[in-house]
Order: sequence, then C-alpha cells, then structure tokens
Amino acid sequence: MNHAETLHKAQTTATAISSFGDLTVEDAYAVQHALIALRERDGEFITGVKLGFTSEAKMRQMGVSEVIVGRLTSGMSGRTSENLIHPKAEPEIAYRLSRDVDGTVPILECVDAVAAAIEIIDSRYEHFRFTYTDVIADNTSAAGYVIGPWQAMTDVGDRAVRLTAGSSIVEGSTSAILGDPANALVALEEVARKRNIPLKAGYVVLAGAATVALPLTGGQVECFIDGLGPVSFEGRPR
Ligand code: 0L1
Ligand code: MG
Repeated sequence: MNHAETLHKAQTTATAISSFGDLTVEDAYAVQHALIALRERDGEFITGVKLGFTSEAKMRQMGVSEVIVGRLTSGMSGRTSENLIHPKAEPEIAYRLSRDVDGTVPILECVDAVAAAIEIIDSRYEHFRFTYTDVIADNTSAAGYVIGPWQAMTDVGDRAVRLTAGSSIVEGSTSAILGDPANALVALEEVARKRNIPLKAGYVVLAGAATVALPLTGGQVECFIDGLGPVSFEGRPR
C-alpha cells in the first residue's frame, strides 16, 4: 500500500498507524491530494478547506513558518463521533466563500459570511505523534465539523472564545489565530496557490483553533464565540 492508501485505511477502520517520518512538503501534499481522491472515489465531495498550525506557539513547537492546509469533505460535515480513533474538539471561526478565489480580488472580498464552529480532529497517527509532513499527508487530522448559524461577514478579531467538552473548559480569544482570523484567510490564499489547492465559491474555511483542543470523552460539546453565539452537539461517551 502507498501512504495515501495506508492513511485511508487507518481512517476508515479507525486504526492508528505509525509516523512515516520526514517526507518533503511537496510529497506530503501529494499524499494528501491522493488521499482526498480516495474519498472522492468513495462518493464524498469537497466542502471546504481548513488551516492548522495557526498559532505562533504551535509553529514554534513544530519549527515551521508555513500554516498547513487540509480539505473538508461531505463525509466530515456534521460528523462528531462515530468510528474515530482519539477525537478532540477545537473552537474555530468558519468563513464562507461567495466566489472562487482566483487572485483577481483579495480573498477577504470573496467571503460573505462567518460563523462559530467546532472542528473534530482525529490524527491517524498513534498518540497524535507526527512530524510536520506526516500531518500534512494526513489531511491535517481533519475528521469532522459542525457550524453554527451564519452571519453576514464582519470583523471577528479579538473575540472571547470558550470551548466546553463534558467537564473540561478552555477559554481564549480569536486573536490566537495568527493575531486575527482574517490573517488566516490571507495565509490560506498563499499556501493554497503554492500547494495547488482550489478555493471555490460555496466552500467553508475553518480558520484554525482559537485554543488548545479538548479530548472528546462524552457529554455536551459547546463552542461560544462572543457575538457569534454558541454551536454545540451532544458527544457520545467513549
Ligand atoms: O486543525 C488543527 O488545528 C489541527 C492541525 C493538525 C495538528 C493536530 O492534529 O493537532
Ligand atoms: Mg482545526
């Protein structure tokens, strides 16, 4: 099996695998593209993109300076618990693209709506232990997402954020996302162009985590972002 097939099997069987070690960044995105093609072969379609490593602390920890980009698919929309290895929840800002991002107008003018969201990440690597290129190949740990009510596009910089998962609570600010989630959109445009990732009208963009991720151990999961209101789901006990 090649790397994409190995990751696809790990995801569909909810069985963790070992790190591949260091690939080149180009090869890692090539594995991600092949992995998404396997999901499309299985009937899924692309619904958007997501960013990872959007906090300075995480970039420093991984020794990198480029955010990572993964793809969201129809199979991830609303998926919160079933058949996952060791899922965690992250509070996120979701943007909605109203037109293709093709360089003719700034990406910020291609967004028509914003919402609070919860992303479910589920690394296919044992114990969430991976290299920078491992996690790119693994579609940036993407596993599921839930989006709250859309609002007309507005500035969502420095908004208070609270994530609750069962009895655990973590608080933060949207400024943890590259200083302002709008900066994540600008970073996305650059990486997407470099890595051949299309950004199309109708896509959801998850801008990156505003706090650390909390493990899903059962009970209600809620993300509250000031001015955007709550989004929540009932987590199944694990
Ligand atoms: O969406 C994210 O912020 C996660 C990026 C991948 C790293 C991880 O699995 O923790
Ligand atoms: Mg995330």
